[in-house]
Amino acid sequence: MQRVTVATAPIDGQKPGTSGLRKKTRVFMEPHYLENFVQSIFTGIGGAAGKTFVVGGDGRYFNDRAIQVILRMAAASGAAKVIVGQNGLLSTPAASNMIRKRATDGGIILSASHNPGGIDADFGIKFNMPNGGPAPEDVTNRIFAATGEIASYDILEAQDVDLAQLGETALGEMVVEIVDPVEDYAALMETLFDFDAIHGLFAGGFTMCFDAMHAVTGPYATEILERRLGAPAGTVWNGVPSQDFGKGHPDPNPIWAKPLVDLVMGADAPDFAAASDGDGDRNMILGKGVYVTPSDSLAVLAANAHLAPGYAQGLAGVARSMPTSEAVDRVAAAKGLSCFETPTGWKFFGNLLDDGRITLCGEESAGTGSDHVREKDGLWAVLLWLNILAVSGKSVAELLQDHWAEYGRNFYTRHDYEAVETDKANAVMDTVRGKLADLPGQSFPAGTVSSADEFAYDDPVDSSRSEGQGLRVRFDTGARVVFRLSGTGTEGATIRVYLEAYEGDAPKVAGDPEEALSAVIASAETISNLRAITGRSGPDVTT
Ligand code: VG1
Ligand code: CO
Repeated sequence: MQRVTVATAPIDGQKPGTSGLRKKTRVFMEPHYLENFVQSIFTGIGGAAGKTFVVGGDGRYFNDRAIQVILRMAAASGAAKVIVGQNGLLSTPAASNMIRKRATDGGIILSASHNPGGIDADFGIKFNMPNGGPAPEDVTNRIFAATGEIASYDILEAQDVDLAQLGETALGEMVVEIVDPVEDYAALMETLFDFDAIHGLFAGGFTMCFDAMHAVTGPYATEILERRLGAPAGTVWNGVPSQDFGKGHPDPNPIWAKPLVDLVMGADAPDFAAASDGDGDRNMILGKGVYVTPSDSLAVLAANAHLAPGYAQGLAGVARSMPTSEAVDRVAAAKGLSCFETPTGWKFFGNLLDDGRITLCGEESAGTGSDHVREKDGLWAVLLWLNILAVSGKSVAELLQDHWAEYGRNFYTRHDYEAVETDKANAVMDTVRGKLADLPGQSFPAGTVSSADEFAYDDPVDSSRSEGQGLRVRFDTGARVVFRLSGTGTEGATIRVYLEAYEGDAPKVAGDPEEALSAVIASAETISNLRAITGRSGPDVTT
């Protein structure tokens, strides 16, 4: 097999965002595009020679082709071994687990997460560190710098590796090991949760629907829920991964998983329902007649995690991304746990987890996780909920009501304005930024502004500083508005407006979120002038 060095030139815009590099699939398929980025990953991490990597993805269109290229490039760069999920599949949390369990030098995950898949949709690639977590900013900055200087890449001339055949093969001097993507992950889940108790729940007639959304979690959910936990066949919906996610949008929220939400709100509602996203790291939690916001889910899990064996000894601390509601902060305060506020993106939790400062963490964007891996983990969240339901004997609605009665309720919603012209999106941000200094003391329907700033994060573990992480306005009523531009989109800019109001008065916690937040929504518009600047009359997506 011949190693060839291919001349290339830098390609603009290969800058990793919130979670790796995401572009249109056709962009990734352009000559040298993928190769330039993969070579830049190797450069950014100090070379691939002698190293072992994990490679896998969510199975979307181009996943298998990209893996063949990565394998040939890793071999040409002198990697010792690459461990690949069978048929190129590995959920993001399973990849994180594999990287850690096999003590590798990191991994390359192919996914655009909840974005649609297909030749006319999205693709993505990211590097995870030996701790199993997404590369931190200093590493992604080095990778990006390498994309601007690249002049050539190395690749082996070789036939495709058979990704379906379990076991080891050679590719040049490199070993390729094809592994079952589910086995190690399922074994990890068995160490964390009381499988007997959950089995007993299903045996007692408890009903559940899990929508895998034609994405990567299907095989994991089928093995764990239906085979190991005894849930009836058919509990898992859309469980076979497809390259275009059944032409759907594999984003587990009330918009894209509407059939599931309709089901739980209807007469034939199961006791519990859940969904996960394209790469299996997000989750949506539903009960009979109830949707649990991700921020509330994090808080309920933090309050009850001790009911699961893996967390019986209590939590070291908790963390949430800045725009996530402060519901979990109230649990932390009541339990005397430290609580950290990080920028958006799982990479910022890594140091806190590695340093043993936190056990649970989460984001408002349907991401929840713990120190068992270094990614958010959709199925893990579902299993922790099931464990809590089984041990507490309560329904989802009861758990939520009891939680609000104890801690009060952080009403929460996020408004997304998608594919906005970049200059208009920047104008909205500049408008708010320009007002920050003068806002404190001013009164709005949501209350009087008590503080307003642009969030910057100083990592308490390595002292690195991350600036420009969102504009936040806090009111004396406990309400909050946050403005951020998305770092995962592939078209124009997406403005995210995060809206929150606290209600501590027990009779009012069951109120309607839209009503509870109307004053905050109005205040956000007055402060940002968003609708006038963008010409939009309302958000494209409300979650
Ligand atoms: C979004 C979410 C963020 C999440 C990120 C990756 O980022 O808001 O909370 O960590 O997606 O999730 P942004 O920059 O578009 O707001 V996943 O499941 O897409 O890897
Ligand atoms: Co995801």
